[in-house]
Amino acid sequence: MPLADDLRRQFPSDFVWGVATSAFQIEGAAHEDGKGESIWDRFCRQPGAIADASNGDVACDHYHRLDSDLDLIAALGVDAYRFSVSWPRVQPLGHGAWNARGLDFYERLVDGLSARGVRPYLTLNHWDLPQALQETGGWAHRDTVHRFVDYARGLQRRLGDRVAAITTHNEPWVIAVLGHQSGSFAPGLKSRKTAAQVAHHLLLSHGLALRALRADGARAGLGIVLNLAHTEPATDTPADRAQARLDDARGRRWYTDPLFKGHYPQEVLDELGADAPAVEPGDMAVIATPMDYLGVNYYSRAVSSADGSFDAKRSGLALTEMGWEIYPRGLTELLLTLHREYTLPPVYITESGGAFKDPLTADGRVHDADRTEYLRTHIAAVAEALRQGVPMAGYMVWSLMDNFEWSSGYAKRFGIVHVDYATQQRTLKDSARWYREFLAARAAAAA
Ligand code: IFM
Repeated sequence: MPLADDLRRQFPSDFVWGVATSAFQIEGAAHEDGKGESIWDRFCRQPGAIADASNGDVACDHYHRLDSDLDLIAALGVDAYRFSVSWPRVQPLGHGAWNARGLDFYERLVDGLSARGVRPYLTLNHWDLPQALQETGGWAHRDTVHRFVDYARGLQRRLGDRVAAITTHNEPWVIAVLGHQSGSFAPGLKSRKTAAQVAHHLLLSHGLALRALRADGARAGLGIVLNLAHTEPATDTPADRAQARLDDARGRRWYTDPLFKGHYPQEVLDELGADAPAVEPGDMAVIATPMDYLGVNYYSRAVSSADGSFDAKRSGLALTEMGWEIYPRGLTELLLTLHREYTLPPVYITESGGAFKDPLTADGRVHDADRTEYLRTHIAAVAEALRQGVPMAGYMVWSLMDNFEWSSGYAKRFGIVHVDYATQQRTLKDSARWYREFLAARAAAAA
């Protein structure tokens, strides 16, 4: 493994280094200053939905700690901060009236970042759909596509000249499959047919939003963020290899083929049969509207076995607290696969990180050597992809700080900054110190 200095030198000086969060996971203030209810506010109240029965009412209280959190971000020395806007905070019903106090908050966030020399990377939809839109059918209803485009245009009018990037959706697979097929995420529905339609509407709204934002004179880069795994067969048998190809088509190509080639993978359409989404003429061309960048969230590989017998716990690879295998080589492989299959725009790793057991120790520090190693090896995996010609543009750590990890509640900690939820005190973990040093030396080399 190269030393930090060697690693750093493998990236061009304009490579963007950042940290990432999302609104629902950190903001809190769930019922303040005119914010509307989101599907996650509602979902958290379903008994058994969240492992520790928690919710996002307070979370990291970021809404009330904006200035000190911005100082924290700036102190890390990052180039960029990726955050999301809570749609119901700025437009409580998902259509019609805007909430001035909500918009003011994001304006202070964006201006506060710029004042500190950090570029804002804004995500429009990191899952917290206004509950009012769910009542009229949510993402399964084609009308929501148009509500999203209006929301995107409104946000761009207010902030578009001051952000580096606008991402339409974060991880449409999660919204579609976990939200509408397995039901483990909001809104908690369980229908394969609905999930397929939701995925189509998310992609369609992405393409329509790109076209509308450009027609309105977009200045920020426009793109989408996908959660992608590198899929491998458990064994070399033809059955496992066929399973891996199908799983890859379901989880990855269902999104990347329409975005870059304008069609869904035929094998998945065949498998869906009558559950395939309703696609109107012209939809696929809209979805394939060229993007300024692609965001990739990578956490682990996926292993396919035809009989479903693969068990990550017995794979021999170290696991994070989420039970996900630590497999940096998969990140290089994934990026090379994407590069081989498509003509890619600049690619950002928009999330990379791990949940580890990392308590505060008596010395007031968090010695999370495993997370530092995770980051170092994944950054090295990006360097290797870059070396092999993938147009890599940036890398963002998930996450800036410990936060609400959806149905896992607060027990799983992904932050490079520790949050004491009783006091809301933030403490830099050793991984944050490592990242800060890594970035500081890079800045020194460029000077
Ligand atoms: O916390 C999430 C994030 O909201 C989306 N990507 C995966 C992370 C870890 O599970």
